[in-house]
Amino acid sequence: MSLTPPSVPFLASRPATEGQVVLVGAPLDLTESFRAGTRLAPQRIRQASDVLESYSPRLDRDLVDLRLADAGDLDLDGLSLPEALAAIEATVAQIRRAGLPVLLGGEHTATLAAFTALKRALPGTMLLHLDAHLDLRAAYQGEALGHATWLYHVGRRWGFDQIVQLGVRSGTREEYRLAATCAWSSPGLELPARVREQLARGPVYVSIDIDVLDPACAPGTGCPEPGGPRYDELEGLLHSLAGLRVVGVDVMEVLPEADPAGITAVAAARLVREAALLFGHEGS
Ligand SMILES: [Mn+2]
Repeated sequence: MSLTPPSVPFLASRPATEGQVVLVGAPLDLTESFRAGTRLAPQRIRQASDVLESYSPRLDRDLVDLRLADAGDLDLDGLSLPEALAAIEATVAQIRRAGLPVLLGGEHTATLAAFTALKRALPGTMLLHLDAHLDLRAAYQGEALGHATWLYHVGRRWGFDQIVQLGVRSGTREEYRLAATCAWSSPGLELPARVREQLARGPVYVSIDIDVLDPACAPGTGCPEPGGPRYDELEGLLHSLAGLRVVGVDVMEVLPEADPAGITAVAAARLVREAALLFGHEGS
């Protein structure tokens, strides 16, 4: 693993690569179409976490009672996209043995690598994808692999029936045809009982594109899409997943330069806090 230790570690964490929860920044920023800059997000999310308390009143749990590690950011500078994805996959494969990996993006393409690491180790793992966009294009702007196509590759590699999508409200007609073959795909955040039972049967990887939120709550992202849940609704969804075996989490696509008030980074940091407190565990 080639990692740069965090200059400012996440709230109540210690710089380390082992813990019940291990944060790692994936400052991947190679294929953004509308505007780039997500590579700066991991450090901005760490800085923003300082605004928050380590205690979650909703959970009555505190990060200081958790072994929370911040591994810093992966060194992806100068790497091609395949090289960067390989580095992310290898790092997540290693980190998951210690505890819950929590990836801080960076562009969403990194999730393909992180999910692949979990899927290889725990083949039953399903993907719960929270995003305004379907990300199911076969190609985008001439490129097969990128932030708008990564989920297509997940589906082709592992099966579209391994994917549950919530909050989605944008895609092409062709993407919506593919979405109909997913285990579930909905603009809302409700999980039907049948889908929840399916998620409860095996490990789950939870991927959050911050643009799933209403842009009023999270303007700082590359492709804001009108509509979508408020922050407390999204956090409620996260809390409703308590009891599932969540083996990986990521929070992607924060774009600091489009986040002048910093509220998008704070929302991301709070999602990280809640996810850590909900799903932190010893390695598997
Ligand atoms: Mn998106």
